[in-house]
Amino acid sequence: MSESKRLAGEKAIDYVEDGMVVGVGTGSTVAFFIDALARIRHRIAGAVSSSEQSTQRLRGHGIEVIDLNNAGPLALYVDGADECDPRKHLIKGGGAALTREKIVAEASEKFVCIIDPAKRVDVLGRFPLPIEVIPMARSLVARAIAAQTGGQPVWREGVTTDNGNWLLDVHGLAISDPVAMERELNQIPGVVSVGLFARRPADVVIVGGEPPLVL
Ligand code: ABF
Repeated sequence: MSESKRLAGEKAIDYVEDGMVVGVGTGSTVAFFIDALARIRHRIAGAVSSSEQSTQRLRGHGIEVIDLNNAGPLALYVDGADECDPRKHLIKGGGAALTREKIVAEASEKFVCIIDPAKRVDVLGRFPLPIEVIPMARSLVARAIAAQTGGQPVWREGVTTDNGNWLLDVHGLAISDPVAMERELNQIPGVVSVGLFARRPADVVIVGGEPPLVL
C-alpha cells in the first residue's frame, strides 16, 4: 500500500513545471510527493499548502510556503483522496483538511489526484463522508444530514480542524449523484464544507502501481 502511494506521489512530479508555485494537499500519499518535490526544489518558486501538517513537511525540506492570498491562481494542485469514482469525483477529508484542500483545489487550474488502487470505487460512500461544521451547529447539521440523506452522521470527537471547527463523518451512503449531494449539503447552515469534490473534480488521477496508471 505505501509502495503504491510512493509510486503515485513520485509520478505527480511529471506535472511540475519550472518556476511554478505548486498547490500541495495533505496525507500520506502527498508526503511522498513532497519528498519528491524536495529533490527539485530549486526549480520551483514555492508551494501553497493545504494544512499545517504539509506546511511543516515542506518547510522541513527547505521549500518556501506561500500564502494563497499572495500567490494568485495556481497552475497545479496535487492531493490525495479517500475515494475516487470513475468520473474523478472524490471523497476527501479523512485527514481533516478538507476545507483548505477545497480552497486550494478551486484556486488551481489543474488538480492531479494521487491515490493507491484501494481508493477506486464505482459509487462513492463506502468511506464515511466528512463534513466540516461550525461547532455550535454540530447537532443541527447532523439531524439535517440524517433527514436529507438517510446516512448516519458520527461526530469525530476530539478532532478540531486547522480552522477551529469540528467534523461529522456520514456513514451508510451510496452517492449516486455526487454533484447534487454536494450542492444540497452545502446549503445547510453551519456546514463549512462537504468532503465531496464533485462540482470541481480531479482533472487527472494517478493510481500508484508499477507502472502508475494515469486516468
Ligand atoms: C487528504 O489525505 C485527504 O483529503 C484524504 O483524506 C487523505 C488521503 O490520505 P492518504 O493519502 O493518507 O491515504 O488528501
